[in-house]
Amino acid sequence: MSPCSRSCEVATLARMSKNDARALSIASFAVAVVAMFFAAVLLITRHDDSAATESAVTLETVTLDLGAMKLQPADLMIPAEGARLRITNIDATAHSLVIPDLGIRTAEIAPGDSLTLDIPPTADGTYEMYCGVAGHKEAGMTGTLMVGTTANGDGMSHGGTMTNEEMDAVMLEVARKFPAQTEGHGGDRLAPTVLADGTKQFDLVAKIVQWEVEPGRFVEAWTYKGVVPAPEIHVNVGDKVRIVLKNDLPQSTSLHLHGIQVPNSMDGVDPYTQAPTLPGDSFTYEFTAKTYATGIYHSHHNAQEQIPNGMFGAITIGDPTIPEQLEPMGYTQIDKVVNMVLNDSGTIGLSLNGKSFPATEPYTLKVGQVMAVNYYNEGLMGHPMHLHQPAGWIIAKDGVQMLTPMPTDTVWVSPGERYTVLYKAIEPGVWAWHCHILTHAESSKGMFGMVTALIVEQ
Ligand SMILES: [Cu+2]
Repeated sequence: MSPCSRSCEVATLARMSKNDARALSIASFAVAVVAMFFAAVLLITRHDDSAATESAVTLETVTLDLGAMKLQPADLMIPAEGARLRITNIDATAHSLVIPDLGIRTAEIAPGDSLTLDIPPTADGTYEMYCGVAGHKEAGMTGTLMVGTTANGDGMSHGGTMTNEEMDAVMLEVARKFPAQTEGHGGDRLAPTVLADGTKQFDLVAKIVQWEVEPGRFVEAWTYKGVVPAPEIHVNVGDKVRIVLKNDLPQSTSLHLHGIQVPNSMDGVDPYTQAPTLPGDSFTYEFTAKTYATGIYHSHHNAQEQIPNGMFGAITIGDPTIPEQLEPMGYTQIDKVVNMVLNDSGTIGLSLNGKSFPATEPYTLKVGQVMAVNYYNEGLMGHPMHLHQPAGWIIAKDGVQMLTPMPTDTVWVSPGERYTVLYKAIEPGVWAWHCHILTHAESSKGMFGMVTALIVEQ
């Protein structure tokens, strides 16, 4: 029942890639996912071409979407000769674009509207850009404009001018890196110290570390014990639990046990249920685990910054069980439990368990095996999580067993929600597993962000 470690998963994939047939299925996975997004990318490219022909000046056209508290793409590349920037607001509220070092500040753009502006020849370098509407920059609506050779660092041409062959090559290159090795692995179960009276004690230190979200991209992560997600705290119903939080952050903090039944004084909501835990101080949370739960522990202090930056981890009480309604369908035992924590903001950004594709972790099952997935959304947006074949069954919502399981191949997980889904492996192969908001999973430069795979072996 214990989840396979990352090293065993990677070893499994490495073993598979030595096998020609398996390598073929990995390639077909890449091709399938490329195809999945290709139509949309073509549409964008055509749109740009038509806009460019309206002008006598042959500036490359690049597109930037203003989404829900994010710039898409967050990293925009243009040549030093300048570019025509087409900005579209795809969100439901007004946004604008500011590039302070270039003196660019657009008017507010209404939902659904577009605006085109020409960026003049600009010195090579990276330039900050963000939404100018009050509060939106702080909410994560920021990005980087990369100009000139900085934009060409990988030797590839820009998204707006790539040929079809170039685009396919870039997509294949990214897909082949999966699963890419990065430093650090979050979410592993934390062994408790068992005290004389049987209490299970978990010691957490909140601290800032450099975290490798994807190969070579290190960010300042706010963590518990230096990993994202924080280690899983797992106990059984009836256990007495003690969590000792030491604060080594430059800010005060407090720890909320989301979805766990605790006394009010242990709810971690400063300044109501406790004083904020100051830098250098500690706070001890104590409770008895009363019921089965799929909870998450996270900061409840300056939370819109501390949580997206990494301060979240699963806390589970007991183990999921198979509802009797699913037994006739061959669901007899749960072979693997996977916690998948979604995030989209802060320094970590679009990620599954603190990593962005191609550094996300693949999972393996044998045909006939059943995997229980606990989805947690610790981001600021909803994410429809889609596992290609087979359809799963939602058996619990927010840690409470459903009276009747509900089938799903795409489950919308809102911020703060948890869903427990059983998936049974039917067909061998490498099956894509991703957020179905496509801008969270794919760009013209290939897959990124909230993408991983389920590898089903014969
Ligand atoms: Cu998403």
